Amino acid sequence: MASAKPRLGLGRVDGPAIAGVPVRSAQRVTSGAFTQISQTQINQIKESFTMLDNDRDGVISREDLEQMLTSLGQMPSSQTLDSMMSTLGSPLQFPVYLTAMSSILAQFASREELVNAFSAFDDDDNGAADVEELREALVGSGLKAEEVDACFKPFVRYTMGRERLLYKELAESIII
Ligand SMILES: [Ca+2]
Repeated sequence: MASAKPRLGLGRVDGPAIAGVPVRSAQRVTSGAFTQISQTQINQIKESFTMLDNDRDGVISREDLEQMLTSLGQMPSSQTLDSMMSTLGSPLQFPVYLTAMSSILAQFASREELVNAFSAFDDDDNGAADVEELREALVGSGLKAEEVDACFKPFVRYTMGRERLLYKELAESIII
């Protein structure tokens, strides 16, 4: 079992649930997934974007990311920030962020579900999951890699040369 890859079981009508947590059934993941989430969730996504957009100019920039990481107790190097911004492709605007967050949120009924599903990718149980494996699982369930990265980026840190997602921080920021 140790070599078995964790699976999210997303987008499957009768797919396996992670750790006994039911996954919403019969939901299709599309780029228009925001139509499947509630107005409350959209408002929360807007709030989290505003929180990340430190200088309130409507775009999450390199400086905003730096502020965010610093507030999480990290000291991002210039190189780390460059790398994050280059993965992101460009400064992040709200529509892209909303689409990405919605696509992920549409698959989970609660913060607990999201945290439980993501924790399957957290080998050492320290609140940081492997980004590469999560990205692969989410892309496998129908999301675009760019959407996943846009959603994750503010919550990614680099450990031993690998990207790790602070998924609890992500969940805290977006779901009641
Ligand atoms: Ca900004």
